Amino acid sequence: MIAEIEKLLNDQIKYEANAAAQYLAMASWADVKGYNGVAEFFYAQSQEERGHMTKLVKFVNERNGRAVIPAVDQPKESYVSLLELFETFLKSEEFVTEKINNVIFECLQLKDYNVHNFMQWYVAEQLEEEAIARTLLDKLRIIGDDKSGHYLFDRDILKFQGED
Ligand code: OFO
Repeated sequence: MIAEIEKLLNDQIKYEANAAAQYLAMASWADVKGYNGVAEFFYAQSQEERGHMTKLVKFVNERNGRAVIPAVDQPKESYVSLLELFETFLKSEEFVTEKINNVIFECLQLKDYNVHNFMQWYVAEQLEEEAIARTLLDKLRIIGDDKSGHYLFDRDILKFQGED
């Protein structure tokens, strides 16, 4: 595996690990606040991100690279509102998308079509996750401060769960 690409994939492993930790912290915040649907949503998102990380770890190791298991950054622990929670979710997904696009760009520069091909799965996944995050944020903006709106949002959110 090309050294520069191995480094980028190891960086990506860290971003996925950070997202997993961030979403677990978000799930825990929602759980404590009594938003059980939102908590389940983020527990599942956290599991998904862990899956994305593991998929990269296995890929790097299978291609004669060496995956480095990173220390994760301390996630943000508290939020003033559901709106802030979901703004953080969208920002996190946009950040990961930008990093994946960068890996793809470097694969093309270095003519690593194998990794380029592998990363297409992540491109599709990011598209889906960003779309879900934007849809949920739009709904929260419509709801505003309406408490019964928050109740219904929490009750219905699992309908928007992604698949991987
Ligand atoms: Fe790893 O899929 Fe989003 O971030």
